[in-house]
Amino acid sequence: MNPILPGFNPDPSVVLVDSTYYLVTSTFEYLPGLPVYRSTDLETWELIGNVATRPEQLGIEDVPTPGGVWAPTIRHRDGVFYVVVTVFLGGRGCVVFTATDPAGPWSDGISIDGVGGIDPDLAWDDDGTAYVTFSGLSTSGENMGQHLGIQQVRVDLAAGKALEPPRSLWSGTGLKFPEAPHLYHRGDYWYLLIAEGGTERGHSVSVARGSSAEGPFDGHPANPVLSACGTSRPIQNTGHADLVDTPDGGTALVLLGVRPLGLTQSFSPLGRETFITPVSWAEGWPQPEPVLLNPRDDTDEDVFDFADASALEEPGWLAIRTTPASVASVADGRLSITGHTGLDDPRPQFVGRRQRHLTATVSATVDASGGTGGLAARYDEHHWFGLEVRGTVVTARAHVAGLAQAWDVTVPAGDVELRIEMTRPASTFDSAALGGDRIRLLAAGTLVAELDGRYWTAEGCASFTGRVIGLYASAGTVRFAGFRYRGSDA
Ligand code: 6LW
Repeated sequence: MNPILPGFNPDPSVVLVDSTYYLVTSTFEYLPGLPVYRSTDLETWELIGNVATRPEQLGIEDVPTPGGVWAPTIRHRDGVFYVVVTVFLGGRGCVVFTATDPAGPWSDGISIDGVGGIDPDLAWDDDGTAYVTFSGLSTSGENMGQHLGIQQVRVDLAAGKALEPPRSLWSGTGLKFPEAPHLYHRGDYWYLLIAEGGTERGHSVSVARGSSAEGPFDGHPANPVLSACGTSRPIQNTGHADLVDTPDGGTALVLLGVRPLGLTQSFSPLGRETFITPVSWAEGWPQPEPVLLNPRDDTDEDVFDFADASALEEPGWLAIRTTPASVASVADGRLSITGHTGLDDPRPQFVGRRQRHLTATVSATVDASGGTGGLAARYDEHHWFGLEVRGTVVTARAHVAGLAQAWDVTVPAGDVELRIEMTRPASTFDSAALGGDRIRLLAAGTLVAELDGRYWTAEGCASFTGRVIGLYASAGTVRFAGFRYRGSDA
């Protein structure tokens, strides 16, 4: 199956412990952060919890978009799971969390001083020396944002300290943005796997090897060993990979990719998702295969009627720069949100879930007698659309990079049914749809607006997230009697 983790799930990292796989992905400004998925066959995955369930673990209240939780690595040693991650553009910097049960609870985390960059990896050599290998980045001064290549420090994990200044390991083949390093000891070699080319269409996987964890590393003669760049493959942007053994004794990469819709210009509504591809070995080098599309053909459904007061504890709910529990509460069969700011605000009162299918319908039953709010889909505070109820008026709203449009309809008083339908265009040559998906916004069964979805895609937004769809209030208290997601890639 591919994608293995559909929807907003970039930068996957995976570890195999006692025949079970655990995989984590990036979450940027969302909480809980760092979802942990479990599988025994690399095909069927279950979300078992999140590493960061307490805001203090990350400190992302004030991170600007697209900062926050970037690119984790999950590893295991002596009965302990480790997740190392950089909280970027503010927050806690490079942090290491530990847990004995990957479903949680995870530790408060220790910041590691002296790791200047992003995408930290954690590895130990045979003597137990711990290494953090990362993508060096200038974070201040006039060279801010400049990539410095793959760097490494020996670290004291308990003290949260680098034991040396960063050493340069490798710069890749010369493509832009050498990043996402992972280091492995396999057989006679230490392998350094990286991403290059940027996380868009140029994204690629390159590999180097050496005889020690500290290098020197020699690149594969035919790097990059994987890229969809310039191809017509249905999965693009493939890169940011982590290597893992498969249940049948083989090897695979989990990696990020997108599913663009369109022709020469194409747009990916769901953002960066997690895929898998087999790896063969030749002369001691890993050779990944191109990533094939093979989506599940069943219909996937989430139905929340909020009869259960613990409905929001389900680990797939997300809130922005704060936790779902501090935005919403569930009682008497209704989820309530009290709002004081709109979705243009970096800290809106919103709880939502990942859109996981290119064809999906999301609906909510809204009681706005005590406030203003509704159902919306967002990439970030600059890119969102939705339906907002105020009294007997429902307003469809579409916001793109500071541009805003609104359409009003009047509905009968009482609970209102809001629905967002997203579908892929019937044909690539559909002239109204050269890229992206089709979006329809409905209130009480009436079509209020139709949108060209390309403006809410990985390519259309400056953020690194994906579509998250959910419930919000912008004034007063709004109550929701149900939230339903139904999606299919058949
Ligand atoms: C991540 C970098 C990347 O840190 O995008 O795909 C950045 N690669 O490795 C944010 O996800």
